[in-house]
Amino acid sequence: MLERSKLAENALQALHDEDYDRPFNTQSLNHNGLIFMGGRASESLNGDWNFCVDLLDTGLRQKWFALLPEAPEDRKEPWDYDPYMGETVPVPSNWAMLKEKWYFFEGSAWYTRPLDVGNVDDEKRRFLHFGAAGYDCKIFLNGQFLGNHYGASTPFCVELTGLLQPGRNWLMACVNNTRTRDRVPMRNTDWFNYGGLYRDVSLFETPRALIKDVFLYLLPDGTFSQICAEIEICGASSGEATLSIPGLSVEVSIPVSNGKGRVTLSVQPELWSPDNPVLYDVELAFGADRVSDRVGFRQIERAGTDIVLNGEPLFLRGISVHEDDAELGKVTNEADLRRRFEHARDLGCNYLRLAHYPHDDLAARLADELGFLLWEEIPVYWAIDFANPATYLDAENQLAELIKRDRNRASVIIWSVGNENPDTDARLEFMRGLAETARKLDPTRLTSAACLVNHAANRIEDRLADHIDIIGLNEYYGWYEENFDDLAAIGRNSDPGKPVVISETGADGVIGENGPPHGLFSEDYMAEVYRRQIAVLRELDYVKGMSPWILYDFRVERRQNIFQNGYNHKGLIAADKKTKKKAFHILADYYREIAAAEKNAGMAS
Ligand code: GCB
Repeated sequence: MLERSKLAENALQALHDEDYDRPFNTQSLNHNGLIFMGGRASESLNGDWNFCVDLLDTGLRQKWFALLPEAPEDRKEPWDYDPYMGETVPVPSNWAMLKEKWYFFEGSAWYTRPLDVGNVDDEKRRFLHFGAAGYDCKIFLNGQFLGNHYGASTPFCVELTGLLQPGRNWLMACVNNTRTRDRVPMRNTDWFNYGGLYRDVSLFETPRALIKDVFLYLLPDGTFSQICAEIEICGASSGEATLSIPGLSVEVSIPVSNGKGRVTLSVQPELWSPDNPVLYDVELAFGADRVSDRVGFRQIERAGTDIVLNGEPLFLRGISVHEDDAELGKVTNEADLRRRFEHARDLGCNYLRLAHYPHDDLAARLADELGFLLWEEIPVYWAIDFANPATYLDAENQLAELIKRDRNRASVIIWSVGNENPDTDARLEFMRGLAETARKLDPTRLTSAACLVNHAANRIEDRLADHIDIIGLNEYYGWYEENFDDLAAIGRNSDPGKPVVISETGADGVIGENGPPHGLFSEDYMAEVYRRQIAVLRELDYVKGMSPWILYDFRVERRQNIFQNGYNHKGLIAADKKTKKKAFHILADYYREIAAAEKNAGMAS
């Protein structure tokens, strides 16, 4: 029997149209619509949202978003889902962490909540801000489709101006975390595929003309005495903005024409560094709009095989981190992030690799405040569909969203455009394009990618190396690669001409009785791998940093042996985020030694 459905226009359409999602896959919510959020007042839309998983995409087929609230007894046709009653979930959250039956669910899920706005003021514009939605998110207001965002870890804004009705409105989001060949990442990853609205959602208002973007940086000319501000205004093409940095006695006006303004100021800021993470309060006003930020000024550059901060070469004493928590999944919070930085501090780090996708923006804000350098990355991971132009646009958009979000963070020194990708022509074209985009959007930072060794030639050799500033190198000698002597051979055979950062190395180690007493997966074996790695790497003078894999054990579907149980155990600390493994102390000793040597030599740390 055919279903009746006025909403789906005719009964057949809901059942027979396999292109039902095409009109909604517009990717219209992208970096072009991002609005600078620093200092803006907003209303949090976190909290309980009505929720339903939708394995068959019935919601898009039947147009659940067009169902307007109606008492069950007044309905003229049967609804397969009622967005206005029933189960709720908290936002932010990942559904996998809420119920066992949702643990492995991959597909669409519907979120619904009321939006009560009182009177609608025509002089104001209103926007929604989503911190992240994993992976594909379609937004509806009062039954109307407002746009679609791709990418599981970057923010987006949705304009509601002119669409809200006084009083109660209904907001719906259809979030889909299906893994597909053309997405970024694609089907196969070594981390858990968390879906959902897992970062903050908020509503904010602005005047008609608003500050869309502000980019502040120390001009990288080696004089440390010029600050540049680039601004973008939306809703007015000309006027004057006022920039103030009280700590530098700066109060200047910036003329705006064609919606853009730029000023260079001669000032002598105290330089930001891990040892001295000094931040300046910055305010920008345009008409009735005001934004603010806390910004550090520093210069990062590459000179030969050195990474140079504020004129001083430095070694990146790092560790890689995922966004993963045994209870919360990919959701994080300030306490979790502060604990992460404390652990990094205990380890003697001055640097973290935020793998393999953009982390919560609070991570970089805290790194600014606490004095850590960061590598930030987009999930161009393994075998992306490099020949697909749509995949490229998705990756480039995620990169642009990340850069626009975090380019005022002094802590961020590296934009990474990918991880362990095969050295093919299509990949080279794809990732070269991304590196160029990174440089265009932000000429003040270094680019990198986590590359693979050429195992046939036992050399550091990847065609992408010509197009990035730092060669990230993932190598697992002692774990995936048995023959440890090859690592020393690679060292001898390579002459990269650029700084190399060991972006990953490590081994799984399972603590105590849950692991074997010795051999692979034992804590002792893991510690031995760290000892041997350090012994070889310390001799390579072009290695200018490392971020072993990884600070904490993390959840992943593809690891299912009896020691792993759905976890990658390469953490220096167990998934409880408390118990340190033996290898932690080995790396900490090495980092202490490097820091002491740098201090003696008078280098930056
Ligand atoms: C890698 C990947 C990382 C994995 C790690 C591992 O090379 O870049 O995502 O989790 O190895 O543990 O195998």
